[in-house]
Amino acid sequence: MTITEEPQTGNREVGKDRRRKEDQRLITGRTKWTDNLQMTGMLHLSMVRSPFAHATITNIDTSEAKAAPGVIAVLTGADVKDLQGSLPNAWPVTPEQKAPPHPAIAVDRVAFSGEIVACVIARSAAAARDAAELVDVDYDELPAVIDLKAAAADEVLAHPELGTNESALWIFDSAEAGTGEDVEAAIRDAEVLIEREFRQQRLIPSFMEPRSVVVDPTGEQFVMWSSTQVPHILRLMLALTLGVPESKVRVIAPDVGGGFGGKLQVTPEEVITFLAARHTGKPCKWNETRSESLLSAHHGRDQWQKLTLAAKKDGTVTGLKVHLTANMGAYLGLVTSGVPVLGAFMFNAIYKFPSYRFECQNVFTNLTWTDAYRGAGRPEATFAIERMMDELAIELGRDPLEVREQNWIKHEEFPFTTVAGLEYDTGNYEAATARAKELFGYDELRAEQAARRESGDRIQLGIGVSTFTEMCGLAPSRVLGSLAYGAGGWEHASVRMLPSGKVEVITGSSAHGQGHETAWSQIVADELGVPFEDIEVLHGDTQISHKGLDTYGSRSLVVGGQAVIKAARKVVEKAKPLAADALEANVDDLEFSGGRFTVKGAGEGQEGVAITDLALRVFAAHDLPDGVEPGLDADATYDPVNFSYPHGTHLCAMEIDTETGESTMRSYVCVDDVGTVVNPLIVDGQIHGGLVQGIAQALWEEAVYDDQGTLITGSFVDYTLPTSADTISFVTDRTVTPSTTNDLGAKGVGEAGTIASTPAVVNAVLDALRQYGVTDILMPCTPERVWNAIQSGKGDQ
Ligand code: MCN
Repeated sequence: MTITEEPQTGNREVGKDRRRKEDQRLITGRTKWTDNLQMTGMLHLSMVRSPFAHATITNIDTSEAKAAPGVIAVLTGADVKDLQGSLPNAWPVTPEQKAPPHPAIAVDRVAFSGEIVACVIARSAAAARDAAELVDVDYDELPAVIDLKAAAADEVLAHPELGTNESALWIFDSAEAGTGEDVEAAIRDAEVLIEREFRQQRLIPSFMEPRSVVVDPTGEQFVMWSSTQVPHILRLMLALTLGVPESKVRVIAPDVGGGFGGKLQVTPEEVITFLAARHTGKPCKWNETRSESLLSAHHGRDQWQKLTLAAKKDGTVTGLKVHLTANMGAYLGLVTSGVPVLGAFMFNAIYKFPSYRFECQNVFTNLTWTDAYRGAGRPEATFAIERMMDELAIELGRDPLEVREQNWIKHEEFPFTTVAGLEYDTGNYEAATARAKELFGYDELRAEQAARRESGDRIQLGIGVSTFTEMCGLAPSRVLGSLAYGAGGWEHASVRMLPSGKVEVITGSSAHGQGHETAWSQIVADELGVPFEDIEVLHGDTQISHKGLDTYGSRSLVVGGQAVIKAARKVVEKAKPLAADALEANVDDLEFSGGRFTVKGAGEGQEGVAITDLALRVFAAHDLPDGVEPGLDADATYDPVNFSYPHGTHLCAMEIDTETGESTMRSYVCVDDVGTVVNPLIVDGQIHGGLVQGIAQALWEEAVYDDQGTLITGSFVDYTLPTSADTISFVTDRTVTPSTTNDLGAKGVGEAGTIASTPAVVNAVLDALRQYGVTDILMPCTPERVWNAIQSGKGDQ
């Protein structure tokens, strides 16, 4: 349920509740998912995966599999040896970062359960799967390191050749950086000291469409279709990995059924499918099963977080010290090592802490590799600091919102440079919080909570608070490049007015569920004054969109959308000499509005000339004024100078059955500020989906391994993915403080709900349990954990 009546937009498209253009084909399935592709002579792949977390491969016998019906070939690590170690490692976060070689197919050692040891290529998917069972692999098990803390202590090594499990140690210290004071002094002088350790459990980004790859080697180029978030990055990495010129590789991300960061990757399976196609000369397809996806697509979160917060008795926070131990799993993917490091900028959140130190220890284990999962680095930080602010409020016997307000940046203090060195451009935490409190009925619920406590009701009420901001709109290149060597963050767009007056927009942002075709059409409709329906948005094909940096980090609108605006404005500029010629006026005397050029001061009622009418003339080109080139089209790139900083206040009420430990959500209110909204319907959808994922971390989801490193939650029977039936109707509203980094004034929204909601829920659960002496609880807060916590009178840590 959304409260805000969006302001009337008049003729403007931006701000309109447009239904998504792409939904008709997505919802009816009338689209080409990668797995729908069929080609003559197409071969199918099935991967043989290690059942062991750490083992030496002593022998692989493929003879029986090779002789099986329909089998064309079986590839092992030995067959693709020249590629060993060349699967892209993460952009390093320190120059000294340690990383093992990441073979597409393991050669003589496997480092996690699920690692590929062989690939069967056959005429049908069934034949490939059957033959994969016949590949006989002998392993000698090696000691495996499964527990993150044991790994940090180097008790057993995940990759013995590295001599340590530590991949990188990344430190930020405000005193050293000159952005603040010395945190050790703040801790020494603290009147109140809060020390806590939190666990971010391992999560699995469970996109709707499993990963799927097709490679066709039969033409002039290798054409890869992949269910990926990053077609441009994938093409570059394939070219670098396989030594093929980029011009010979075309990557197409057709409609992609979700990613949530889980498809921000270059996977061994993509490399192997490419190799199989090159080896056989035939189109090859690999399509994963859901179990394979849960086991071997990269996982998310998985950290231990140690925090020390120093404060005065009056509630003013004077410093924060953070030590993270982050689980890389067995290998580094594209941004594995960068994800926890992003937290460096977010633990101070919306607050004005004068001193801050952040240490991040990236550690290898023999588990599936981790990488981005919706929010990536920011949900972890937000959870920890929002838990700490609650602990401070409890310690001082004060209301949690009041303590937050005392410490947060006031709206008149923006722009504000934080202790972590970021410049927050705009925000109004007071306004969002006031609106959230009002919609939630904060005071009434507190009164009900007190009454239930008083009466000893079996159902106790907990109220949880989470105020948050995030750095998103990933760009600027200069900042990203200084964090992870080699990374960048611009975006590209082309806008072409076709001779018929219809418009083609080509964008480097590659949507996988975010509705860019609709939002970009709205933007261009306003810029060029053409009908929304006349605009077509093309993306996700490196042959069409030849430049781009793809979709993640809630960057597409604020970076890619701004590139679209820039390109559209160039088109208008390009049309000006033609309009001046047609209107017999000077270029400088022209105005452009609602798709028409008119002459300034020529009075009301002049017809002017429509830009769409100029499109055919500029195409035909026989009577162009001097210096005007044929075609009304333009390219633009955009690389902003700053991140965008959405924020919000989320309030959650949880009812806890104290006899069963069952937690039921009673109400959830969030007031988010994502700056100017292009499409309120899309924004609501993004917030709703994000909330469910964040709530799921708090209550349901966890990837669980046994002591041997075998994934126990290997199917949706055990990995509790929520459905809409598990959630309530959320109350959402918005405040608007426009961003300064783009002409729209927009801030990113794609991760906001996930980042804010987890601490709101856990704070609510704990708020109900504190009366029993419970001070902490592990996520997910399952009925068993809640019940045990009540029984033991303390958390189960
Ligand atoms: N939008 C808007 N007004 C704003 C901000 C955004 O109308 N002020 C619209 C945009 O035009 C876009 C959508 O909201 O259509 C999301 O925009 P943005 O915040 O720029 O995020 P991205 O498009 O870059 O998407 C990435 C983000 C991330 S990082 C994850 S993870 C995520 C998410 O988007 N994964 C998703 N949302 C998802 N939604 C779906 N359906 N599936 C996923 O896998």
